[in-house]
Amino acid sequence: MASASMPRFRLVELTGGDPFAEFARDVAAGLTAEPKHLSCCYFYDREGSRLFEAICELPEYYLTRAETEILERHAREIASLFQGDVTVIELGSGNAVKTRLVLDALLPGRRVRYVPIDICRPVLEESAADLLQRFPPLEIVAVAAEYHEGLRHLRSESDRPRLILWLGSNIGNFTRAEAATFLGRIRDTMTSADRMLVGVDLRKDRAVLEAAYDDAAGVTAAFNRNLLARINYELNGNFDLSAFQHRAIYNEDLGRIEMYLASTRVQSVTIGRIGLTVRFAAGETIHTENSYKYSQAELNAVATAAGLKDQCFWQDAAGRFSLHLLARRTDSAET
Ligand code: AVJ
Repeated sequence: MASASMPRFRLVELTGGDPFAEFARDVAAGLTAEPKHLSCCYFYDREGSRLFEAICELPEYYLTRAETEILERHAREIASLFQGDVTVIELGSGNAVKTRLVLDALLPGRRVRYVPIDICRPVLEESAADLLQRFPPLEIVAVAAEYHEGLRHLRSESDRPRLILWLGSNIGNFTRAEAATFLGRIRDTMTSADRMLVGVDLRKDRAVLEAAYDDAAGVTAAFNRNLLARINYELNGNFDLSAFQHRAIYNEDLGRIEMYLASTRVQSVTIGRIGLTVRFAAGETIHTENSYKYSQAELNAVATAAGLKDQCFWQDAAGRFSLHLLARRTDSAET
């Protein structure tokens, strides 16, 4: 497909350690904790990634459409901020559909290297194949890794100005303090020529938010329950998926959607691979995800704490979502 001397595609796998052991350890810890919880990073096996793509098309899940609208309107302006060749790094790239808008705007007249970082390797391979076909001049270095491992790779991609994409409200899975810490670590890898583009879901009416995370077709419910299906087949569990109800609640004080799976009855579940039996009371919940929403002030506070400055931002016409262009802050407050 590519010339022998300069392969257009490389895949780097940075999944440190045994992924099954890590999953087993996290599930054991989360289901023996009080209250019970599971990490949302385990949503994205192949089926979960497919369900998430379906969520992005739901009428209630406005986030993807709002962000696409912003990118359609402003990708050219964003591209014009860069001179010469660039490297586009994307954290949690998924199917990279929105990324096409950025690449399409950047490519004329320059070389672009795209470095998607995602935990789901099959999704990385599929989206890379699609992009290589759409954009013949593109060079791709795909990194199969979690954010933290992916960060290590970030440091090695430093020969050109970089645009780091963290789209889709992926920042929402972090607490605000964690987001500041994580952005700060990215900032430490940035030069003054680098920029970061962060997609943030804004605080809004409870009804709109709760519908976005509890759609009428039940796709988000299936996405949430898929976590239990994954425990069943990867860790030899016997969860009865129909005995857990999906819940999405907006916690307005904390500005976050909380997702739960609630046991519909008293039950015991056995997870063979970790030799664990878990008891559930009727109505007892497993907390599976937080999705933080931001005000402009909250986003600014997080960026500032990370040593970044909010150079400019754009919103969709309905004011539901915003995209922030962040640069390294180089004032005297810097340590
Ligand atoms: C991929 C984390 C941005 O929080 O909106 C969608 C995941 N969960 N519906 C989000 C999700 C339920 C999504 N992020």
